[in-house]
Amino acid sequence: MTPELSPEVAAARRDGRPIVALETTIVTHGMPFPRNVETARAVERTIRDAGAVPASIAVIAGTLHVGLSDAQLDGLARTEGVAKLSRADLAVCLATGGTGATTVAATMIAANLAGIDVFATGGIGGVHRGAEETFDISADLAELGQTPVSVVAAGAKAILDIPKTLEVLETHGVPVIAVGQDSFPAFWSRVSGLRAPLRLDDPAGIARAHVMRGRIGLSGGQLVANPIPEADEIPAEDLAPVIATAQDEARAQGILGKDVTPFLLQRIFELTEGRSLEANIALVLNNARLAAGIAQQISALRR
Ligand code: PSU
Ligand code: MN
Repeated sequence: MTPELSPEVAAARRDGRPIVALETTIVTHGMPFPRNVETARAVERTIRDAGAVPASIAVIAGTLHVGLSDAQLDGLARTEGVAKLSRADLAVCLATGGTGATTVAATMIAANLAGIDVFATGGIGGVHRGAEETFDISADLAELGQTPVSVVAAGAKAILDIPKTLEVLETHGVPVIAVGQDSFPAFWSRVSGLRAPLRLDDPAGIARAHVMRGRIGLSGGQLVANPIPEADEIPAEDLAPVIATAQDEARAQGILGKDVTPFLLQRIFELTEGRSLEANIALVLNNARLAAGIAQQISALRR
């Protein structure tokens, strides 16, 4: 199945120009309106300014779109109750003519169908705290193990169990590459206290590693863990009590399944009075810039 490419994305594909895929669950479930659509536009602008073409991905009325018009993006951002589509949900949504935003896992699947190598986001899903009881492990991790897209993220949020997340990524054979430092970054904070398994310091090296995986026949992508800029980070100790409160509430209210991550993100936003959102926006823009650089290097290698 070929997705519906926007005219801009189709032209870039034809000319072999660099493209960066973008998810939409961050828009519909990760940030409040109108900051969600403002951020999505700013991310697209950042990618264009860095010399690549943005490709926001979503399912609209049963069609898998790669590259959204401004009106489509705005529609998703304004609508309450848009479905959140991971690997498990994608085909049902398409087959029933539904509309939904794509998570990291579903965005990787769509990007791969469209021949796009690089994808920028904020944070990936991972192993939730208490997973030994709940078994709540995001499908994003297994996707990184099987779909050949490099995902630029600011590491994993402290709402997750970061040591377990790194273990599961290792099990799935996912290269976890910290950019420019040894520590695995923790989303709002530059360091997690855990060493990343791998380190690369520039887009060219990350691009060569991506292309090499394909050459040696490895399925799966890379997790490129890009630390939040220093000026925008929130110290881990400021967030720890907020995260604990949000998690206690989720447990007390019996929040389960795909509702867990959006619930925690929303409560942390409220409890930090928006400070978490400002950091989130800054790191997404930072990831978009790096992803554009990696996409450029990959398209140069493929010429
Ligand atoms: N983490 C964030 N912001 C997000 C998400 C995760 O900091 O918006 C979204 C992404 O779309 C990710 C999804 O793929 O949540 C993971 O959801 P789950 O844990 O239900 O797999
Ligand atoms: Mn989950």
